[in-house]
Amino acid sequence: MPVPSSDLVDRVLTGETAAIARLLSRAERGDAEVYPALGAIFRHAGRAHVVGITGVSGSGKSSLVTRLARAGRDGGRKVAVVAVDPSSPFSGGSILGDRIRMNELAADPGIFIRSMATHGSLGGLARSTLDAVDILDSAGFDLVMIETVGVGQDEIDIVQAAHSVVVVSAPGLGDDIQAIKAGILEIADIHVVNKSDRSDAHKTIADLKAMITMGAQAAGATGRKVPVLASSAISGEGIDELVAAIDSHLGALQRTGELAARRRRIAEQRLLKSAEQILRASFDRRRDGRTTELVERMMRGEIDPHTAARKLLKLIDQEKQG
Ligand SMILES: Nc1nc2c(ncn2[C@@H]2O[C@H](COP(=O)(O)OP(=O)(O)O)[C@@H](O)[C@H]2O)c(=O)[nH]1
Ligand SMILES: [Mg+2]
Repeated sequence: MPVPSSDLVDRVLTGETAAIARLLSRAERGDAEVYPALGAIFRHAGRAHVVGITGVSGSGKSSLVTRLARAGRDGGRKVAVVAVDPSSPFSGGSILGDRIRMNELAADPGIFIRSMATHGSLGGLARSTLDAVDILDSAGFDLVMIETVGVGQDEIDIVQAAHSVVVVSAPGLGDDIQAIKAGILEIADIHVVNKSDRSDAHKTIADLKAMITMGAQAAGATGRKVPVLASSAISGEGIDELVAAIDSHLGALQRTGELAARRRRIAEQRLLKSAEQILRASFDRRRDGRTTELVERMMRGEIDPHTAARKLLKLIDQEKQG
């Protein structure tokens, strides 16, 4: 008999690595058995600073996260990383050099690195990633970074559940500011142009600043000015400034009361996502045999898709009550 997930909770709360790893795997699978444990975990979470790091593949997110993790450790913090990126070194998809650098970090018990599988149902990834953040938060990690490759609504939803969002751009990945293409320019609290050691980095910085100015004008230029930083994960240049900008963003959230507003927005998002998942699962289980007659009626032009869908949901709901 495997240990029930509820028995892992106290061990997770004391920061026991093996228990954390185990509960993370179960949260990722999402079996019904794990939910009471996740409920207990949720009540202990809410202390960590959750930072989303996003940007296109190859911009240097994993390399930056490695640097940030080290800087956090040097500052006496416990740091956890949840990587949602198929090409991430954390999930083993990268060149050897990166993996060796990550392994150095992994020997430190004050650092925990976890990669999330990117398969699974729509919305399921967001659910399991945010449950993973709760687990690491409740286990006493001060800083929890979520690395996502900024493509697809699921990953944007994930990174928007962070308190501070860093969007990474880099030169040499095409002519455009990649963040624009990926639709993630607007979600940045901090912009960083990585690979500043490259001679073409200044052009990326200038382009990005121009795009932000144009965007701000279009939006009426309200709100906080989003900083644009330069960094090199290779040389370490600009890392201290990035750490300072991330800390200062949290400070500003706390001072202005916006942190509470963000937490509320995140809670609402998670509520809706969970409701969606429950509905979808129930729908998948119960719709069998209920569609045939409705489809026939649609074919005969007796009923439109919208009305038919409402009828189907009603049937499923009635069956559940009965
Ligand atoms: N020149 C240069 N290369 C970098 C820098 N940061 C990362 N790289 C390289 O860019 C490639 C992609 O880095 P990675 O961190 O895996 O990017 P990710 O896909 O965004 O996570 C790797 O070959 C890195 O060694 C940097 O600051 N300067
Ligand atoms: Mg990566």
